[in-house]
Amino acid sequence: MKLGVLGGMAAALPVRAALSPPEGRVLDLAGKHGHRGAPALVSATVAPAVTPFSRALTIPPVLSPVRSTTDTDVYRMAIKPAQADIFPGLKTDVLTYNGLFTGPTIKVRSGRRVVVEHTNATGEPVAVHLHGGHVPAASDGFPTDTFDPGAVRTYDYPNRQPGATLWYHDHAHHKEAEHVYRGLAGFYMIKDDYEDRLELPSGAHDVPLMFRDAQFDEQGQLVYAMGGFRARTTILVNGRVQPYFRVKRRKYRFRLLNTCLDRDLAFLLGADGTGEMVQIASDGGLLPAPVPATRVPVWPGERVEVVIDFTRYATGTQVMLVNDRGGDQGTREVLRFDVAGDADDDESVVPDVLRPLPDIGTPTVTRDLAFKMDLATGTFLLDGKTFDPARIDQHVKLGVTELWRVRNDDLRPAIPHNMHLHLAHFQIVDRDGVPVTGHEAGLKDTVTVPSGSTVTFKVRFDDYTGRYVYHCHLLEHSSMAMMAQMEITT
Ligand SMILES: [Cu+2]
Repeated sequence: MKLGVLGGMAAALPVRAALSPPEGRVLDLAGKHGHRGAPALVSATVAPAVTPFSRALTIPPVLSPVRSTTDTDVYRMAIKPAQADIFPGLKTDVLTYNGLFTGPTIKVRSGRRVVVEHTNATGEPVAVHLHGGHVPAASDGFPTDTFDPGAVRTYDYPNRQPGATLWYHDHAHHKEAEHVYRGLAGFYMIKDDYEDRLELPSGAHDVPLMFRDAQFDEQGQLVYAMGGFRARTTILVNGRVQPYFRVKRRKYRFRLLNTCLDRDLAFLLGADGTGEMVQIASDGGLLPAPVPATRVPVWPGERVEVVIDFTRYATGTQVMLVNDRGGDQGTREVLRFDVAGDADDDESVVPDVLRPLPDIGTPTVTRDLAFKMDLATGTFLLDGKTFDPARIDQHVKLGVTELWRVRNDDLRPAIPHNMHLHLAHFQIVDRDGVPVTGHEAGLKDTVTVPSGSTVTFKVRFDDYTGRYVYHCHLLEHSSMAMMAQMEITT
């Protein structure tokens, strides 16, 4: 997909702000408030006012299976337009799974099979990808493996992987960014016995937090313009603007997920930014050992889990969760914890050892990959090409350990990219020769690759053959085909 608009404007505008929606694409998903005639440039809008920290955080409900057998739970989802309660007194048109803005959470035990029957009640083809899922190719939500309005599609998830925070979201080629932006994302949590025995905070003290940015107009309607990330100055946490969350003086586990299309986040605790968070898990589940931190970056698509111990704070204390990457437009103070009293029931712990990394062996194959935008044509390229579903970019042997060196050649302008692999989790070896720390030392499926740098990781593709994509997880880049395909064979 080419973006011809760049020619005359690139000199005057930051490149990504200058990108228009793809030519000929009409955004018509949100009913009467849909944006026909796709705006070429982003105009600023003023979102309805919200009194900061006046509304409680909502937790996405856990979906119940429609039926279960000894080894399988079957779920049903309708992908459909709905209205969300984001601004008091207003209804915001969104796209949803089951009518919920922040889709319902699917919770499953490792090893127990899940089948999800999705009905497409939107006006466009959709595909559902389980991000972080180790799944057969037919259930991976390949970008061109879409199902049409009115159709039903069944996805089959074996869940033969350790406990981890996954998420499901739309992956329809060229439309994934807009579909996710309008609401098609939800949590999918895998739990396992090993993790249970660690006695980390659980139940109501294990809290998923989905962070995303958005642009709203005066009526509280979502405004979507591809490339318009600078105007997305409202941050939502589980679908609410600047909510508060009442906590007891005890430990809580928070599953942080960034579903912004472009915006990276970095969390600090407390107005002075010195509060300690203990990182316990990454994209692929538990870290080898807990890693205390005062600043926790989370890039689009990534998950980082932290434990916060509120016994350090007196009852009545208000503890701000601050986005250190935010500016002065409400993107900085994103969530407030209100410490509301003692807990006499906290027997949770953070053990010194969590889960050792699996030994995936020594790489015998090396691949070099590069992200680079073509400024002349406005195309987003992976290894010099845009995505072509008819072309195989990498031929991979099942069960062979590989070394991937992923480079970002976008130096001027400096554009970050973010590598996401389907099917497998990888272990980062280094970033420009320097070993990584914190949650990046765990199992990853998404990793940021800053301008001019190279991230090297080792990975082994196991169990399933077939075609899977890998792509930039700044979803507007993948929507513009910064994506490629591997075929795994025996
Ligand atoms: Cu990118």
